[in-house]
Amino acid sequence: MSASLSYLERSKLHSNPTAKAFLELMERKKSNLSVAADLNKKAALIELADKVGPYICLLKTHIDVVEDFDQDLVDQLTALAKKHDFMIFEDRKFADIGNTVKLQYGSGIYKIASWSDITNAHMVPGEGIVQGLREVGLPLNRAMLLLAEMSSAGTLAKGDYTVKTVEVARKYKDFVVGFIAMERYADKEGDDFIYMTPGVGMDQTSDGMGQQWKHPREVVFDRGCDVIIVGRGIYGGGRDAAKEAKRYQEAGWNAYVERISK
Ligand code: BMP
Repeated sequence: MSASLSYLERSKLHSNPTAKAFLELMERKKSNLSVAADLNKKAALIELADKVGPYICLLKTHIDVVEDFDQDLVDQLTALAKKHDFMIFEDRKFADIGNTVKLQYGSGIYKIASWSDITNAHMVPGEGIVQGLREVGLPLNRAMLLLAEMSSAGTLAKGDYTVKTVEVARKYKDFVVGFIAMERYADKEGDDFIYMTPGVGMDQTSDGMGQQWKHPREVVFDRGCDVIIVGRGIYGGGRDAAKEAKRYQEAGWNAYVERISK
């Protein structure tokens, strides 16, 4: 069972270079924390990435919320990723037909495929969406996640939709390396998916707009997920982002150590 193996042991089970490098990085840095940097000014985003950089394995961006986006932002973020040893995940949530997502991923203003190690997609359109993204991402050694579930109240991504999403992921394992999910699913022979979970917070349980926050231990130990994604719990309400990132890194890592030692 993947959940009881270390990230390092699991890195050997992947053929996708980004998944392999990511699992090695997590182990090296003792971090399963991803910060969701939902800020709409370039300077603030760079400042946050630099502050939390020492504690994270992955910076999650919503690049289209940045009002003063330019190529220099991408250059600075990729430089920070090198400096602090983290990867970048553009949380684009593609949701169109294969041909359209190919264009959205590779071109336009953002050219996501040129800088984002990992991106993600909804399965609503069917598996053509994976084929389109894979055509652009695989030659660049990128990886993607499928949204199998969501953290928000009333989500329609559940039951049979989730089951079918996992089936598609198994078919394209060279590129689909994991899920956005709320719990770990039963492994089949040869499976090793990376489970990333948003909706994580230690101080509040809801934002009044459908978001539902769970404690890192519940996510990593009880539910068997691999990466905690934390946004406002780290930078919201005037919090000291570096201090909070350290706190979440420790909580996430301790829950992982407890899980693999069980
Ligand atoms: P916060 O911790 O501030 O609630 O941020 C959560 C982040 O994770 C947001 O960037 C959101 O877009 C993303 N997210 C989520 O909250 N739930 C999901 O199911 C999938 C997401 O990508």
